[in-house]
Order: sequence, then structure tokens, then C-alpha cells
Amino acid sequence: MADLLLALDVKGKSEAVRVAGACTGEVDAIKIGYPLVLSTGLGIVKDLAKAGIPIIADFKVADIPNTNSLICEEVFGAGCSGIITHAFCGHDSLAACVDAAHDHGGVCFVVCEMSHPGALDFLTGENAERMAGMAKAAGADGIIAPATRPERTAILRDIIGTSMKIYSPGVGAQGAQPEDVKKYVDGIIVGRAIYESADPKSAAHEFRVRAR
Ligand code: BMP
Repeated sequence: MADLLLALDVKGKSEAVRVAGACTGEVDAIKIGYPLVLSTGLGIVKDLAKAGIPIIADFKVADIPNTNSLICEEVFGAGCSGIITHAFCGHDSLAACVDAAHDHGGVCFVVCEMSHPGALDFLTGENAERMAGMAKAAGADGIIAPATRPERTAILRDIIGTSMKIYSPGVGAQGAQPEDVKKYVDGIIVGRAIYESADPKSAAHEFRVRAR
């Protein structure tokens, strides 16, 4: 049984509030990222938080430890409850995000393997497995692993065990189905298949039921 996370990659406050409002009660968290925040500013977090749904900031943080800490301060100060970071900058950069998240009572998820075809150039195989080990050693709350390659997500699950969560993108527009991956993960991430739907609430409801 997996949760449903809405990837709210729309542009502008009114569209974000419309889709988030429609999906209230159907999604367990909202993932925001550069498309929305660059078009509205980080103040959008407060607007979305009114719906009472946890907001996870997908900024795929990838810098030196000090800069990562500064980014996390802004994210959690704005009202987000989670951050998504990369691991390839090394253990100290990763620790900066994990520590900042925990200092603010939030959670930190680590990208290990990505869902798109180009991930096979680098963000897969031994690199992904090593980063899963790094995420575990750093005390991260979970990892990001692809619904498009469930067999890879199963391998990453074996590395991190069951005390950490896996959130999995790639369902819907990227071709994966909830049923492909739900037994390996704690949440599926769905964007376009919900927010581009004529009826986002019904689309979210259907994904939620299928993820269960
Ligand atoms: P969509 O369902 O529209 O494909 O959106 C997927 C979301 O998950 C996007 O926000 C994307 O940036 C994110 N994502 C992904 O698709 N694959 C990854 O490996 C990691 C991601 O964060």
C-alpha cells in the first residue's frame, strides 16, 4: 500500500491553488519544485499549506554543505516539511541536508536512481546503489527510486531496508503504472497525469485507489 504524492509542476499561483484544492483529500503530500517556485516565489508554500497537506520541496539540492544548509533553511522556514536532495556531491553535502531537515522537524529524501531513460547514463547501477548506502548512513528518511524500473527499485529497497521510505516517480506520463511498483515503495509520485487531467480530483482518486 503506497501513498500518493502530487508533483505540482504547474506554473502560477492560481493554477497551483486550483489543482491542489481539487486534490485535497485525495493526495497524501504535494511535491513542489523549480517550475512552480520560480513562477510564484517560495510564498506559494503558505498558500498551499492552507489545504493542510504536507509540502515536500524537490530542489534536488546539490552543492557544498554550507550552501545546502542555507537552501534548507529557506525551504523549512517557508513551511515545507521535506526536502529532496542529491547525494552525488558527497557525504558532507548530504549530511547538511539531513541535519537541516531534522533540526526543523522535517524529512530528507535522497535521489538515488532517476526514472527517465537518460538516468541509465549515470544515475543507476553501482552509482545508485552506492548513493542508497550513503542515504542510509546519513540517516536520511528515504530515497527516490524509479517506478519505470521496478526491478532497480527492488534492489535499492534491499539496500536501505524497511526503516526508510521510498517515493517513486514515473507513474502516469512516464509510462509506469502504480501496480508496477507499489509493493516496493511507500509512495508514488504523479504529476502530469493528475494536473493535466480535465478532472484532477478524479484522476488523483483513481491513482490513490490503485496505489493501495
Ligand atoms: P510526471 O508524473 O509529470 O512525470 O512528474 C514526475 C515528477 O517527479 C516531476 O516533478 C519530476 O521532476 C520528478 N522526478 C522524476 O520524474 N523522476 C526522478 O527520477 C526524480 C524526480 O524527482
